[in-house]
Amino acid sequence: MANQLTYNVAVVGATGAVGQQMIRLLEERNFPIKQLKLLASGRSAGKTVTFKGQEVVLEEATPESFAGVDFALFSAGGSVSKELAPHAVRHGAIVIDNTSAYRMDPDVPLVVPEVNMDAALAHKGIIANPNCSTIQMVAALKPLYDRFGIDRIIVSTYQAVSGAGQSAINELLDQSRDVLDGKEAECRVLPVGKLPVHHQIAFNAIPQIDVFTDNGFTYEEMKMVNETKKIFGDDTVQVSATCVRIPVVYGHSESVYVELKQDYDLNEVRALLENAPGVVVVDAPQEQQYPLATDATGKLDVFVGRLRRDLHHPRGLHMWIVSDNLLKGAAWNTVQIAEELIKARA
Ligand code: 25A
Ligand code: L14
Repeated sequence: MANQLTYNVAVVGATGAVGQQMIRLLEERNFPIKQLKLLASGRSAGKTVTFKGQEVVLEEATPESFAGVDFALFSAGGSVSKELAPHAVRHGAIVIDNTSAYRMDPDVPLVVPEVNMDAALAHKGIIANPNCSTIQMVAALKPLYDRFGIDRIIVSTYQAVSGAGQSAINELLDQSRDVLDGKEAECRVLPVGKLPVHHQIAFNAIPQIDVFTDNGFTYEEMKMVNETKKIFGDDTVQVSATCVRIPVVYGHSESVYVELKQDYDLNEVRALLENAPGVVVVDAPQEQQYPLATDATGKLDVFVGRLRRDLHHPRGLHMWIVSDNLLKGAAWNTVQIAEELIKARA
């Protein structure tokens, strides 16, 4: 075997819902690691995680944690990234950041490898990983954008609780048990942990993800608007979103309506999607086959189905897009960017 280059990799937020998936992917994909550093808050320091049969001790993330690190994968919330990512860059690491901290920074590429890997190659130390709902949508729309152009997108999401971290997963499971046992459901985390008002998620649908902005849309909804434009490199794409939390643990589902710039043939749309990297078409309504969050869980791909023409608009197209929010929506997109950077160097 040719002697392969290996890298020092740090995971910041290693105990979180996303961080744990990063570690699993680095192991499963046999990422060329020289040394793995697992960083979290002081609370978790000293705990151990098994990686490739070896115990790795969790350390508290500090500005000096990044000496000698080649790739620093961040998923510990925006404030941690704002504080520590510049130190990682100072130590010479390439930061791939899962939070919203740097996504709209003009000096930071916002990358989905299937769409704009070229932007990643021009990084200045930090590469941002988009919001999970945006990633799966643009990955599926990319071949249609290239072939027909897109005038506008109207999307409604049905988002899993794991997007809000491990505490939100625990909240859904605890509330579900309590409601079934005839007890009162305790609401502490959703829709937004740091805000004073909380709503029941078990047996419910909450039309709020992240805080509200001044225009009546939530921040999560505005992430879908702004990030889609940045990733396509096209400010003219009109995007409107409604983001809803539902009692699903893993996998975001999206009802997406697109108005293309040119007339289209539905068979060509299907063929384009079938050939798109990272996209799997599941679309056989006569056999009741369409993408489901339960089927997407644990998979790296973006699943697309329910393809149909709008009844009124000649260039309108409807689709249903599902992916594992912790994988393509977060950990996999991050590890994939690192893999592609290594390939581009080789
Ligand atoms: O700001 P943003 O961008 O909007 O991101 C907000 C949140 O979104 C998640 C992520 O949550 C983040 O906190 N997220 C980010 N990107 C995402 C994406 N693309 C995304 N979700 C989906 N898609 P998370 O739960 O995945 O990750 C939280 C991790 O952050 C670590 N962390 C927190 N503060 C840190 C820090 N790491 C370093 N330095 C800091 N200052 C956190 O580690 C976790 O790994 P931890 O060790 O502090 O906590 C996990 C352990 O601690 C226990 N625990 C948790 N809360 C409490 C607690 N114990 C006692 N009291 C508590 N209040 C847990 O049981 C666990 O063992
Ligand atoms: O912006 O609560 O990366 O589902 C996306 C998922 C923030 C949290 C982001 C959730 C996150 C969000």
